[in-house]
Amino acid sequence: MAKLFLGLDSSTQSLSAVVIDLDANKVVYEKSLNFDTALPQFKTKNGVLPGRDPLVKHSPPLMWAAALDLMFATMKKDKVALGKIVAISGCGQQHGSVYLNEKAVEVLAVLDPKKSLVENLDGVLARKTSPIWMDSSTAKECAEIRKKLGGIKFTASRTGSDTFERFTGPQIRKFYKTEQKSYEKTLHIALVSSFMASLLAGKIAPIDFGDGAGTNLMDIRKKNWNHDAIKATAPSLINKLPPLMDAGSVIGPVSPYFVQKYGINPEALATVWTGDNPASVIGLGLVKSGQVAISLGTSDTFFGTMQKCLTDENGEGHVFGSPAGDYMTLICFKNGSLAREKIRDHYKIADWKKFGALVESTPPGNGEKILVPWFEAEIVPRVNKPGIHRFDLDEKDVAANCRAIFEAQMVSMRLHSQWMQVVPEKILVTGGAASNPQLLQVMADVMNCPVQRIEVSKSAALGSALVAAHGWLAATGKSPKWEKIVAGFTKPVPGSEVKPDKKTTKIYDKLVEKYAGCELDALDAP
Ligand code: XUL
Repeated sequence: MAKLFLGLDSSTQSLSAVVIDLDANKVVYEKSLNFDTALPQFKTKNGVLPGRDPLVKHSPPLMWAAALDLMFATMKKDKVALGKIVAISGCGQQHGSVYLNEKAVEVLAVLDPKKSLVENLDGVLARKTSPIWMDSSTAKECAEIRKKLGGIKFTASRTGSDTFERFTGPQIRKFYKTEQKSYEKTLHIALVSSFMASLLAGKIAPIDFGDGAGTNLMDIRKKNWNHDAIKATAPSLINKLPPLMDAGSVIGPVSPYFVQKYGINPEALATVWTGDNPASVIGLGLVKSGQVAISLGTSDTFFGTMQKCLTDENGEGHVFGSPAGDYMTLICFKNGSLAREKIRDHYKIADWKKFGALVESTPPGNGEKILVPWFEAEIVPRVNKPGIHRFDLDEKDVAANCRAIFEAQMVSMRLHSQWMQVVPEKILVTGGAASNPQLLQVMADVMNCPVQRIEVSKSAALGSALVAAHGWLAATGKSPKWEKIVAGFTKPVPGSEVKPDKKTTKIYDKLVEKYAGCELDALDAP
């Protein structure tokens, strides 16, 4: 009998499901439910509740529970063989938190299939809404925690990241400071991931080392809750947090609620969920140290894997636990497609083909003409004030400006991922701009390694299905190998490899140094 694994992704705007048949290396079902349109009663816009303060971004946790019901109902209607699912895992948007009171344990244990999940959860929330990763209202709390932990470098080396407004610890501190009574009534704090896993397991679920690292509360090296960070955040917090475990660890059989209501296999295992980024790392097939993927989207994101835990002393990049056992990094550059498009539009270049031809008309290294393109406030490096800075580069030189934006972005990625001390053997690239051959050539040359395109739809939900498969194989004594599990699902696009041109390596080694200096000048610019 085919064994199926279900992976779910509870993201900001939607809940997605991917069902895989592991032995056949096949995705057998994919579905996404958009919160705004599928569940309009929660009145969200892009999955977020409207509010007056632009810094505050909350979502209703009951909407995520309603989406889980709806997803199972949809899978049943679509005749997915739910009786053949042997394990379920999932992932959630990172950092978001759910606050449960003293009724939660009892209610989860006896979820009534005659009612909806929302009806079952009536009265168990100690806080009606959940702050999510888009919230940036905790600058004060970040500063307070960072100070108690000894500054940026120490905060990052202990917890994997400097304190960030969206991270769960600063969010919990703000809740404690502003709504002390409700904080006291909170017996369990869950992340989006562990909240969803708790519904499936019918009990409070552990948090995994990937999502745990997104809280500023986990010791990134020891992979346990860090007492100093917990103390710096809020009183009695340790009693409100679940244990930490590997993603895919078995919590128990799926709650009878889903068996009776939707006909899921009663022996299906509910396993520990992770964050959407750690799940994507698996969904892209990055399971060995040194593997790197770059997503070229609105912002450009650099995902890397590391065996040894090194942290960014500037506190710009993040280190999370990887579901594959080691560590992963996430470095987010805000001026991605956005900056590329600004240059294209500034010079009125009709399309990317013409843009590419202009890039090709200039030499690699651009004769050391440099652009520092902070059209928007930048995350890496930290730049609060947008600004475009040109060094030895004439604004009127259209072709040189086109090459300069590509080189600036790739050189900046190389520069700001150096703290990982990982020499990539190969880079997998995804996202809209991955179809731009000149950009991929600059990437291969600057990083000095081959680049291949990968097109995975729903990488986070797929990664979760693969985590479920790994968890089930481990639980049934099969000593699973990650590389084998991901191999059939994460193949690069055939013929898409772009090789580095060895002649350019030295040029870029020099350019990185010059760019680093220009960046410092730009940071100092009035
Ligand atoms: C990562 C982050 C976002 C969310 C999106 O630190 O905040 O990528 O995980 O869902």
